[in-house]
Amino acid sequence: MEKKPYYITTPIYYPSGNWHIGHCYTTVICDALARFHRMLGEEVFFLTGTDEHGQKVEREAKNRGVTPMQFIDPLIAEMKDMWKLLDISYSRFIRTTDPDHVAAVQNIYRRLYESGDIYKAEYSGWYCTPCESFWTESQLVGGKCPDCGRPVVEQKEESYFFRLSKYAPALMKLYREKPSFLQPASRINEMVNNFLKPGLQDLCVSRTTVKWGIPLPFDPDHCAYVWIDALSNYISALGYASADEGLYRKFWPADLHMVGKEIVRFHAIVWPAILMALGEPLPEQIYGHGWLLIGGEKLSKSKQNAKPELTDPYELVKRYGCDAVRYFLLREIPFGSDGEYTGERFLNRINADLANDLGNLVSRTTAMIGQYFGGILPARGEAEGTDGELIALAEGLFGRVQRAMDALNVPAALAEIFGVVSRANKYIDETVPWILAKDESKRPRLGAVLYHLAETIRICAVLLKPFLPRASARILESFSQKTDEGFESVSSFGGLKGGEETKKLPPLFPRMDIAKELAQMQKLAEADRGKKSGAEQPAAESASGGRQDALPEIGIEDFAKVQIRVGEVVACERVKKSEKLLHETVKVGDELRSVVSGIAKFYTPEEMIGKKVLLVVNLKPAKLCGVLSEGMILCAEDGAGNLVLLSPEKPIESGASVR
Ligand code: ME8
Repeated sequence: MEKKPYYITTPIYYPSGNWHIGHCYTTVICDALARFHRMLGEEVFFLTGTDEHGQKVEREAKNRGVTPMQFIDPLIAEMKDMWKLLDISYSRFIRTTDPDHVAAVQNIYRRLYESGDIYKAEYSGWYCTPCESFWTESQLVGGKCPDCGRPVVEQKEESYFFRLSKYAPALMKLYREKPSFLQPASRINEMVNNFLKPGLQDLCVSRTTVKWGIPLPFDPDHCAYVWIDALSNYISALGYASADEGLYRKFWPADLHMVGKEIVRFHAIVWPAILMALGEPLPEQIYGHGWLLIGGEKLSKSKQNAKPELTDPYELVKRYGCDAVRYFLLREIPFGSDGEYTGERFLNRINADLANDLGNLVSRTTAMIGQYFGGILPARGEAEGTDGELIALAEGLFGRVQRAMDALNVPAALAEIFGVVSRANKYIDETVPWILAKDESKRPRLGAVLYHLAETIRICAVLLKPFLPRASARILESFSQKTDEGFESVSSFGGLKGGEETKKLPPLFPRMDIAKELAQMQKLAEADRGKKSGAEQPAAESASGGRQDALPEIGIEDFAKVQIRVGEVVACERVKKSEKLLHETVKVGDELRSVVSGIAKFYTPEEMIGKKVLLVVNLKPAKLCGVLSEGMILCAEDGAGNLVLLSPEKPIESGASVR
């Protein structure tokens, strides 16, 4: 019987460039699932890509004086390199700037407009720029974005709306009748209690303030809202609404959209409603996974504290190998929950499971076959003693792994495999082959023991392929086995026939001295942080112990790197728990910036509102006392540390550049 094709997607990533190991989590899980289904003999389409439109990219590019494409192209190249390093076997890498995607999004808007599900009206709401999300007044938490806690700005404009409210009853019914649609189950409660029960409002799906987006076909002054643009990638990638819908007919509906828990809302409410409006089938399942945490907070490079952890995936893969990074991600985080990342956990996990358990088993077994049988695998021989237990465990392994994978429980699947690896190591201790080797009459028994070990290793290696593709191939090659086969050979014990040439494998994963390695990780993490935040280092400190007059001379080209513009303070408040800091919202041209400055001792929030200030706009954003700062207000400081604001000497519009 022909197998049903399997379609799995990751979210499409923002091209931030600040990649960390948390970003790799979703994609590595999807890759393991995609590989697993391919080995089951299914035709798999595995989609990933980048989410490139919107205000953030537009603004970053502008700050750097380049076009959005010039800004993002190198970041996309970096991301593709990262996926290559991690052996990610995607079928397509979609970019939302790809012409076929743009055309599909325009067709989707056109269809929804023509069917009346998109209409025009005046919009007023609260926008969180970093999250690219609109919120209603009642959804704000303490006046801030409920997702990231950052300030939001009020926006009013004529916009197009999607009739999301119309689909609330259908969504309720979906959750009631098909709970498997959204997993883990706790996420259903979140959606129902936080969004559906309070009542869905129609969604604003166009922008006039953002130019870096897909123009609406029926009103090109408006651009598509980035989330509709982004979600559409799951069908545009298959040719939906194009002249050739072959892939769409074959693979849609998706079997699985794997997403981080913070974006479940878009996938489990907005996306099915759009599909319902288009009259298209819904995906089978959305899975909202947890986060990698550092110190209890979502891992993100900018949030690292005084003792940074090494989170750069390039460095981690370069130093420990692709399989080690994949293994940590797939095994350590309880599926569906959050999990803490530290260098120490990473090293302990790799040492314990990969170097000690798996590595040892393979190197001991291949060494003994070399030493006692000249590198030729002995025939199976009679089973006795605990052989039966090992054989039964190995034979039933595929079934147990498959059950875990069907439940998307990747850590449980790996735990099953490593359970058998541990049992095989124990079997070596029980059968003591080096003692058997001393007695010629025990040679048949020695052969049988080594065969049982080799066959158990083979079954584990085949099953490890979706998770650790490289280690799996090396193990199989050392037993002269093909590396490109599916799971046909793992349900019964006896795939190895005896007589196979067996090469001794050097350690697959060298054992590490954790203390030494941690020190090394720390150095790399500090170097990485220095590299990433060079712009934030106070120049005075590094140059001359803080004496401003001793700074080295700079050329005009150095000065030209600093972009200063006139801004107007439109809102201001004290930063909680800080005596020094004020949090201003500064309007620079059309744009609103969140800025934190150390002037609370010299100005009250009321005094600040309405002031024209000079703002360094291309300073790397940073968080001060947990509040995002996207620029620096210029002040003059006297010898006693008193500060006064610098302002334009005559009235001039906000946004004007300072030269
Ligand atoms: O959300 N732990 O993109 P993104 C685990 N463009 N996963 C993490 C993580 C962490 N610390 N940090 C990030 C977007 N991720 C949108 C998606 S889809 C139509 C549009 C995961 O670059 C995050 O949960 O912010 C998400 O699944 C993925 O990285 C991309 O996040």
